[in-house]
Amino acid sequence: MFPRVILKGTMIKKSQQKKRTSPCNYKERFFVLDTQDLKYSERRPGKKPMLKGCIELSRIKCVETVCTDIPIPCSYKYPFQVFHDNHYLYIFAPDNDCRQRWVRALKEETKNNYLVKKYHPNLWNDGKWRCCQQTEKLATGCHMYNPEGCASKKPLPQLPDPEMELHDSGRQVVIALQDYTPLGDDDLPLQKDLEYLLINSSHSEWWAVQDERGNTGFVPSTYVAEKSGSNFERFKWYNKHINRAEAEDLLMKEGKEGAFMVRDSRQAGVYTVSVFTKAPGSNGEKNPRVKHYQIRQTETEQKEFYLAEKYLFSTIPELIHYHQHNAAGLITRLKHPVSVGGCSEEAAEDQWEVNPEELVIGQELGSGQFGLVLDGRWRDKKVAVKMVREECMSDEDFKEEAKVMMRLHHCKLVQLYGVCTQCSPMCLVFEFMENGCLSDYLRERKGRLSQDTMLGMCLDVSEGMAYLESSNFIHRDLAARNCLVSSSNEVKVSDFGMTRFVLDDQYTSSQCSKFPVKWSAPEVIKYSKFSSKSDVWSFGVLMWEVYNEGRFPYENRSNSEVVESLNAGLRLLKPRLVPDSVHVLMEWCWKEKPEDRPSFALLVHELATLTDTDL
Ligand code: 4IP
Ligand code: ZN
Repeated sequence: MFPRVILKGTMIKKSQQKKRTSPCNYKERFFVLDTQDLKYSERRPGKKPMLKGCIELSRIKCVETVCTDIPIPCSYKYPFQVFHDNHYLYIFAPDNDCRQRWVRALKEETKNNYLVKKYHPNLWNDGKWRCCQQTEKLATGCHMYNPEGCASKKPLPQLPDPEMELHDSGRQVVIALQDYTPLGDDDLPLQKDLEYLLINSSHSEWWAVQDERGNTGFVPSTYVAEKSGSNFERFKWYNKHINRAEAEDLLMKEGKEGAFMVRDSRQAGVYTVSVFTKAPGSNGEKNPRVKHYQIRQTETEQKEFYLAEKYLFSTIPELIHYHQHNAAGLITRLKHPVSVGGCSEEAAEDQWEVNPEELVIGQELGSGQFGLVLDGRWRDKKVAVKMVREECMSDEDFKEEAKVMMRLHHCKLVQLYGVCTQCSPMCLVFEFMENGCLSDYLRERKGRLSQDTMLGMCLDVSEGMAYLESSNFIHRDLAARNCLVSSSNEVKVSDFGMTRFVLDDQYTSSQCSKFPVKWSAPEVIKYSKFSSKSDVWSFGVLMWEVYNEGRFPYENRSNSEVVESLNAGLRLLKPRLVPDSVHVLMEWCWKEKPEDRPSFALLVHELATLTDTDL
């Protein structure tokens, strides 16, 4: 019996790189799907088609669309994947309809195969999976594979009501604050600093947006910021309340060629760029001075911005970005952004040293691993100050690391503001969290915590941890006692990475009394092998703490008894208050093999999409 042809058409394929030396290339091929194989051939005008590859359908283990934030290097922009044997074939369709047709047909033909349970929604790139950061190409997927539906439908918030759309947002534009890799097919990838059209923001966590190519989808609302006329606050170069004289003063003090800032002009709604230069002026003037340029707008419909006539931009940040690299009519290129905070960009990066004169230390709050913790004030902010006893911390190592830690910013992480090495003892200055540590908070509210609250706590922590995971930063001591609660009852992750600087032996070796064995993954206990996946294990224990309202895990058991029962495959018992759907996640975190545990990115997704009926 002859095979029947199901679909055919031209698409682009990426080489499968079956050998280590295989090239990475994208080639146009004519694809034919029939009831037996997926074939592709080269077609050149005037030549006989040449068969290049043939995959037996029975060897296919997964077919799914690919969601990615990585720019696609070929002209067809709608990728999908065919996983067969031990190879990933990536095919790029010219449009979404075409892609969906192929994915649907291929799924239909392979649905009775031996399929994968989980797959990778994103691309293999630069030696790792973009979705879950695993570095093994054949590592188990990180997302449930659904061989039936065309797209793995995730229970996102209700779809925007079409009636509501326009009233809701008009044509509001948002800017991506960071990259976002979609977790499901309804999501849209975000690229930091790009603009998106806001379609619906009626749900507080997921907003529907549209990218410049017209693709729409959901993104986490915390990843974007609304772009109103003067919302440049996040840029180092913008100074809102500064007049001409103050700007001149600051820039002259800075004294660097190309030091600049953007400020509000006296004329409402208009902005001025002020820039310092030593370049000789037209009349031969040589003295260092500040020049001011008003940012103008064209009279055209698009209302584009410009400084020097020829160079038009649709937004002010784009205009500044351009002139940071090109003088293009200005006296000098805009080299060093200066802000009232006091310093130019390079200096700001190094601003981890807290000036002791700016720090006011108050009441004692308690004591931690490294010594006393006090409240205090620093630059008009309430802060927590940790005084580090010398014998407790290897402070030289820490100073290096503090620079890394200060670059971690996330609303679900307790922010390190800086370090005061000139104080004795050395002080670490952190964001202040009114409601103290999570374990005490839970115990104090025993019997009064709602399901929503408990789930929200787990979600908060998973979000903070997903950020650390994506920054390749390992916490090493995640537990309720190391999370703090803000005045608005938000939970934030604290003390990340800090155990590395503890000098107390009792703490650092898994054999010893203070080592957090009850929160540690088996591979950490056995070989001190820390990873984001060992953090995931600890997160499972943290969820257990939450649903037990702050109880200690394995209350009446010693560390060695705990190790023994883990070795025997036993796990913490199911808390009375935990819904099945959350318990499943907990147990998933406690899989023996790290690679079988979910990533934090996936946990966020799972926790965020638990609906009322699951609880
Ligand atoms: C080839 O590169 C082509 O891309 C092949 O694709 C590809 O085979 C080969 O990958 C790759 O080496 P050159 O054309 O530069 O030789 P096609 O057959 O469509 O031309 P796949 O297996 O992806 O079809 P390896 O890994 O098989 O070498
Ligand atoms: Zn993955």
